[in-house]
Amino acid sequence: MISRIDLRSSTEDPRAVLPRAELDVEAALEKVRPICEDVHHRGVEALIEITERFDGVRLSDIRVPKATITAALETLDPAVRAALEESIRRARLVHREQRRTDHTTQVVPGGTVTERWVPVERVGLYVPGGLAVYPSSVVMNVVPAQEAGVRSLAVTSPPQKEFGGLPHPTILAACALLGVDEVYSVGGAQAIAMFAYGAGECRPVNLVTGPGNIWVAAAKRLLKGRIGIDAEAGPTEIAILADATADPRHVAADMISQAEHDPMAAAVLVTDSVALAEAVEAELPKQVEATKHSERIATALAGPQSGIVLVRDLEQGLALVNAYAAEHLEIQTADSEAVAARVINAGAVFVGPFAPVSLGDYAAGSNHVLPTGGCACHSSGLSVQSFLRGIHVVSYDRDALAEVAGHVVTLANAEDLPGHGDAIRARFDWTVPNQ
Ligand code: HSO
Ligand code: ZN
Repeated sequence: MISRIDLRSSTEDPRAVLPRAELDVEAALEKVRPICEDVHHRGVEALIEITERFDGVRLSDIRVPKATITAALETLDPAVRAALEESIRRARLVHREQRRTDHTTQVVPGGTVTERWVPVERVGLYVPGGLAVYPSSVVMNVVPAQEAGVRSLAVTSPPQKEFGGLPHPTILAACALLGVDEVYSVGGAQAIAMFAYGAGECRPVNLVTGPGNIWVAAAKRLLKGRIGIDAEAGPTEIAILADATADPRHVAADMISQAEHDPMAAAVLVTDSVALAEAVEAELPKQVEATKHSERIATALAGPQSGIVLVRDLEQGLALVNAYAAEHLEIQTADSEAVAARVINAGAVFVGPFAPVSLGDYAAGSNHVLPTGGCACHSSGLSVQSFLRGIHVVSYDRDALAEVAGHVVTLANAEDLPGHGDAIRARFDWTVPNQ
C-alpha cells in the first residue's frame, strides 16, 4: 500500500532521496495559451463556448445572480452554516492580527521614508470544483482579503451540471455568509483569463488567489505579470515527523485525510521508530478500506510521492522534513513543541497529538492555502500580507537632500549614469561637485 524508504545509513542529500510528485505545468502551458487568448479577444462569448466544451454546461450568463447567492444561504443546512460561521470567526481572529501598520523612519532631520501598506484594489478568488467542493477555501481566501481591506472581490468556481450550471450551492452560501456578491460560474484556465483580461460584467483584477488544478496553475503562470498570483498550487501534501510515542491510528488517519484530496496527493511519514512504521503500515489498509474515497486514497498512498521514511534519529528526521518543506507538517513526538521550534521550512506546522491537519483545513483559525511542492522554503501561505503592497513614500526637504547630494552624485558617476547626478546638481544650481 505504501513504500518504505530506509535512510538510516544514508548520507545523500535529502532532497535527492525524498519522494515528491513532479507536476509538469510547462507542458500544460501550450494547451492553455489558446484558451486564454480566446477569452482575451472574444470575452463572454468565448467563456460560454469553452465552458460548454470542458464542463458540458451551456451558460446563459457567466455571473451568478445575487438572488441565487442569497437563496443558497437560506437553504443551507443549519449545521453546515454554524460550522462555516465558526470557521470564519476563527479565521478573522487570526488574520485581523496580521494587519500591518504604516511606519515612518526619520533618516535625517527633514528626510523621512514611510512604508505605507495599501490593499490591492481588486482581487479574483478561484475556488476549485473537481473531486471535492471547497466552501472552506472561500473562507480561507476571502477572510484575509477582507481583513487586508480589499474593496473589490470576485469569486469564481466551476459550474456544476447537477446544479444547473451554477457553482456548488455550499460555495454560494459561503460567499453569502462572507458578504461576497460578485460570483461567476467559470472554472479552469478560462476563469483565470477572465480575471486577467476582464469579460462582460467581470472587470479585470489585479491579483488572483486560490488553488486549482494543473490548468489553473498553467494559466496563472502564463498570465503572471499582467496579474499578480499567490502561487501555483500543486497536489496537497502532508509530512509527519513522529517518534515511538505517536499513536499509529492517528498518524494513519492524518495521512489518509490529505491523500483523500487527490490521487496525486503526497503523504510522507518520517520516523525513527521501526515499531511505529510497522504499526502505521498495518493500520493504513484497515482505515483505507473503511473510508469513502478509498480508491483515490490508495492510489495516492501507493504513488511514488508517498512513503514511510525511516531515519536514525529525530535530528536526521528534522533535517529531512526541513529539506522537504512540506505544505503541511505534523510533529508527533515526545517533546513536540521543542521539535516544532526547529522547523524552518513548512507551509504550516501542526504540533502535538491534538492538532491534525484537518483542524487547520477547517477551523484552527490558520489559513489552509499553503505553498506546495517544496515552495515552502521560499514562500508563505495566504495571509493578509498577500493582499497588501508596501509603498515607500520618500519625503526630503532641501537641507536633507543637500546633506547627501555629494554621495548620490558620486554613486551615479560610479555607475556611469551622470544624468542621475545631474538631477541632484540641478537643484543646487550645479554647485555640487561632479566627481
Ligand atoms: N488540505 C487542503 C485544504 C482543504 N482540505 C480544504 C479540506 N478542504 C489544502 O491545504
Ligand atoms: Zn484537506
